[in-house]
Amino acid sequence: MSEFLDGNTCVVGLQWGDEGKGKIVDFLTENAEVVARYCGGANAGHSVRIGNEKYATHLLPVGVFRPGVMSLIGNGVVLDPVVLFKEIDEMVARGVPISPANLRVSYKAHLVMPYHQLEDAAREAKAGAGGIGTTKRGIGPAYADKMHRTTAFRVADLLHEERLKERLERVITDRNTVFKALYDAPPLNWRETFEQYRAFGKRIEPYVDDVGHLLIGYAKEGKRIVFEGAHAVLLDVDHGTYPYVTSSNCSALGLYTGAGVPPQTVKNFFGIMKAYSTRVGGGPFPTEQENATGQYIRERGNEYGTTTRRPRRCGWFDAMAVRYSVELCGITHIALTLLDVLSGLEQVKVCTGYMHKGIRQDFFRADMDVLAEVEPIYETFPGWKQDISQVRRWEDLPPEAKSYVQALEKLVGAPIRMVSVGPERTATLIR
Ligand code: 2SA
Ligand code: MG
Repeated sequence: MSEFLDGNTCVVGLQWGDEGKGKIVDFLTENAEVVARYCGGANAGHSVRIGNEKYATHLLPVGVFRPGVMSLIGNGVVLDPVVLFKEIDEMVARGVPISPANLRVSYKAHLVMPYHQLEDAAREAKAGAGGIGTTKRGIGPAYADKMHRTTAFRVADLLHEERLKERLERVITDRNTVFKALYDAPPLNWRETFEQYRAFGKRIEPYVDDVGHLLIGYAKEGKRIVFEGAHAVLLDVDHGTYPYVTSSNCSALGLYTGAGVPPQTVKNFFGIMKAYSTRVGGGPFPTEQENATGQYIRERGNEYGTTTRRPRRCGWFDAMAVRYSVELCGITHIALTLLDVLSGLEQVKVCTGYMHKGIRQDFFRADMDVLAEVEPIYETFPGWKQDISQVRRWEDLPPEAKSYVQALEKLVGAPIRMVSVGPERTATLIR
């Protein structure tokens, strides 16, 4: 097990999210001292099962479930203080200790403000069926403001009351004018937001730190660090299926800027992929199964959004897409998750290529216009009937399931070192 962590490790989703990163990060942190989030915000949903207890985190790194592990929220995250403190309070009430002794937040992280959620929802409502299908957590508008600079707020701004007040008055007054014109939205009261965020400032102060500096120090001391990716490669704002993506660099490439460390800090790139595909929200999805197979996977896999409870779109494994992710991120290890969900199917299919305008494509081009028109080419594998959720050793899997895993490994081009057959910590088979 610790062989995986003979250096610092980045955990990243290789599909469209919800591959089970939470579980694998939790597994790897058994032998780690630090866990750092580097992208996304409260749109993420990471689930962990510990004994009979189920937890879902949106902003908190999964490291909080391991005593003695330091959890860090990096500058690349957009932080919604309402969600952060709600999550801290809920975890503490359930006996998970969280304090500045095990959680630090970057002073450089940007804040999600109340008007960001309003704008997210208003834009989606206006776009109707042509929208992105966002989580409406204000993620896009918060990252947009980060790039605008003069209208953005960072964690550090919470610690300067006078400046916070003066800037909130200006920014919210301007927003009210724009929102009225664009969406006929009622005005926000800047004083209320100021009071609310001033209180957040008082509460967050002991957690605020220089996360990049901390990480570089931990790396020098030889402490083992897990970088916890949120979302996945195909939702990366640059490398995913733009514009149907989230607004951060949520592939592994985002970790250097989002955590504030040099590339040499990370040795292992652990890609997580599920045994089939899902996507939530709009956008092209070549292997989608809008039929009984898709329904079978959704129900067996409980494929509903952790944050929004939206039903996820389900389909066959897309080896074209995952090979692209593997190459882009230099994946060194793979964890294959949710293999148990496919039990009981007569046949299992994998997309091994696309046809586009009569020409076979052997490379995934993350281009909306191309992906919307491709026809997947499938290879069919025999299914397995047995329930495999109680299997605890690779050797004990049915031969059909093993062949399927071996075929996927070949197709995506990186070694599958773990196979997960259930949510429990113990349902993780090592190869
Ligand atoms: P946003 O809200 O601006 O980031 O939405 C943009 C696109 O990114 C997708 N997205 C997600 N896809 C999968 N899982 C996500 N997290 C939650 C979960 C989602 C949920 O774990 O289930 O509960 O619905 C997530 N967050 C964002 C989103 O669907 C848009 O396609
Ligand atoms: Mg999720």
